[in-house]
Amino acid sequence: MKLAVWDPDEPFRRWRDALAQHAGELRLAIEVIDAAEQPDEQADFALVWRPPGEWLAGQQQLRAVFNLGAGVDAVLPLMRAHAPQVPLIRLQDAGMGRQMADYVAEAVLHAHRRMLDYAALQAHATWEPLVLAPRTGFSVGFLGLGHMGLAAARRVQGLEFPVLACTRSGTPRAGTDFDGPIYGIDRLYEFLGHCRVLVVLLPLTADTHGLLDYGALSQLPRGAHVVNAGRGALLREQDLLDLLDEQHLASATLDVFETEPLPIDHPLWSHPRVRITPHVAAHTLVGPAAAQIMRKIAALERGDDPGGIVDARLGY
Ligand code: NDP
Ligand code: OXD
Repeated sequence: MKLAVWDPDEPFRRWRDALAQHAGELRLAIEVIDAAEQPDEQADFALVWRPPGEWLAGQQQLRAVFNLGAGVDAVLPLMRAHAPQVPLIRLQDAGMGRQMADYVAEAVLHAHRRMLDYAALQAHATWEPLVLAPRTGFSVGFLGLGHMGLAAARRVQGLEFPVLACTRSGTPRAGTDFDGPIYGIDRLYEFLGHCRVLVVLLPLTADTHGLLDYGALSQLPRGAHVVNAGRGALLREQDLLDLLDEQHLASATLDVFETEPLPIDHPLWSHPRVRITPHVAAHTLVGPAAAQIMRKIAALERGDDPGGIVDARLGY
């Protein structure tokens, strides 16, 4: 059984060693191929992060493609064009949830403790204690409550902030221990009206592209904070900037952007109420990801559901 890896972000040998380590009873059956070195080699399974379309098109015997990340927005159009019958399987947490929870918890505490205001005071050597919003009224809303959203929401709940969520279905997934109201996307504006902090952890799909435009973001209460670690194109960046300049929004913590890397002359870089990280909120951990992929391959071999199969119609 041949597993081809295409990952420009990791040395191939890290994947090869981790897959071998977690192969279990498939250990003797697998051969791991560096797709960049041997592009013509035909594989049974592809493990990819942003592969070239022509390579995918040349793969004729794929049984499944594993996306080496949670978001499939980059690979799904390639799958539709070049391998429409092949199942696409995404990572489900695989060690990313804890990282995302750290990222979001920092942003929520930073907002609640008014750290940007203190940074501005410090710039003028001003010693001035500020009044904090009562924690009980400082509601944190999660737009998207999947693997990433739920991990982050659990952490924020643990910090004793009230939480709420908005999802496509409006119903909790099985096993969801989320202690707050869940709105369906048809009630997005009502949901936004309750968020002192909005945490965006949606996948980028045809339905979510540009969802957070001026009309939507202006539903947030005055002084609200926005955290986007989903995908840049979920949110209209100019509309966000306008609402920050109008002081309707108090801050934005952004990990993802419409264009990455964020262009050097982009106004977000220099906005005093914007904090930027370069798409690092949660990165793929080779060990846990390889372990999960080998478990999923073993499930496919047994004829079981591996979990994480992307619904191409929904886009996630
Ligand atoms: P999941 O598929 O587990 O969860 C997706 C969530 O979004 C679900 O709650 C789903 O609703 C909801 N959703 C999907 N479509 C809509 C819609 N049209 N309207 C409202 N809600 C919708 O994904 P993950 O939690 O694993 O990942 C989410 C995204 O986070 C990824 O797609 C990726 O873009 C991003 N990400 C970013 C990282 C970073 O480093 N910045 C790292 C990892 C992921 P429902 O529950 O009803 O299905
Ligand atoms: C992902 C990401 O989707 O890293 O996994 O953004």
